[in-house]
Amino acid sequence: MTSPLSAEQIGSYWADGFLFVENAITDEQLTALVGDFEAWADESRSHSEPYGDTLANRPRFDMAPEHTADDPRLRRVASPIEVSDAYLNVMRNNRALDAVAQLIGPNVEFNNAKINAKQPGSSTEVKYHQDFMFQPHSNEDLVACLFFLDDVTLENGPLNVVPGTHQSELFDHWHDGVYTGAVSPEVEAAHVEHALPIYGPAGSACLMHTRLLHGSAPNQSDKPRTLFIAEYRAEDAKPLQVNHLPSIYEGEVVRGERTNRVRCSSYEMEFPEVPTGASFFSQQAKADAPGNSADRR
Ligand SMILES: O=C(O)CCC(=O)C(=O)O
Repeated sequence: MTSPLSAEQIGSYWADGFLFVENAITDEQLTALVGDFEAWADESRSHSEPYGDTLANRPRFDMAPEHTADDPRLRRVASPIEVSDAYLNVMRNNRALDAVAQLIGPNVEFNNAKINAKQPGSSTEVKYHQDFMFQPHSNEDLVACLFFLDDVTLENGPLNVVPGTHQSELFDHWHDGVYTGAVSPEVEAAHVEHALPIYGPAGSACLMHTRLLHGSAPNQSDKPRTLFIAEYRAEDAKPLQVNHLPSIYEGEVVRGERTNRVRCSSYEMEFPEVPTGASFFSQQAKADAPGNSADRR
């Protein structure tokens, strides 16, 4: 294990709630991840509906509405580490994970993983939300690592983060009795002008605090934008709700050791709804339709 972060970077993470890290994975790892994703995208040509199976009995592979055999639009792979040695290897071994161990370690567990892809011209967007509102734990030491499998630019749908919001309140993700998986339009409007796009070369990663307010824009370019997202937690952060992306690897200690301790912080929130659908993106779109719930995870 290495210690890639300087004291200044550690301070910056805790002040802003995120940190951009270049060369988070090796070139070999990147090539392997991209190769497997391209094979899945190709395989998706022969499917018109979400397919595959996961521990949650929900489809593993999900496509955007405009998907066709000629123009495949695979946009989500749930728990790719269960069906790919390349993804499993990166989940367990990468520079960003060493950084996570510096931030919330030494003892770190794997929480969950997914791929979010936006093909060129995709209208897919992610509404502003805080990850913790989907996955309450006994404390808030959870970090999402978003690995760039493509160069991320201002045009191809970058992640947008609102610095410092990990230290503000937990915003409600329920609205009029509907769990939308997003903050209210008023909260979004109050923060969006402070949002920063996170972009950089393939192989980079953004480390993000579980309370940080973030969203992401449509892909308006002719280049894809694919992210492998692995979430880790301090070993003494115990889940209080069913994992929305359950995996046979959940709870694996990936740095340090098991202590069998629980640490509690103090906060209040309304419990999230456990998702039932395959689709993350189309179900968040339901947030716009009164009376519908949005399984955006
Ligand atoms: O795919 C993206 O750009 C955003 C992902 C995200 O917001 C999340 O996984 O919580």
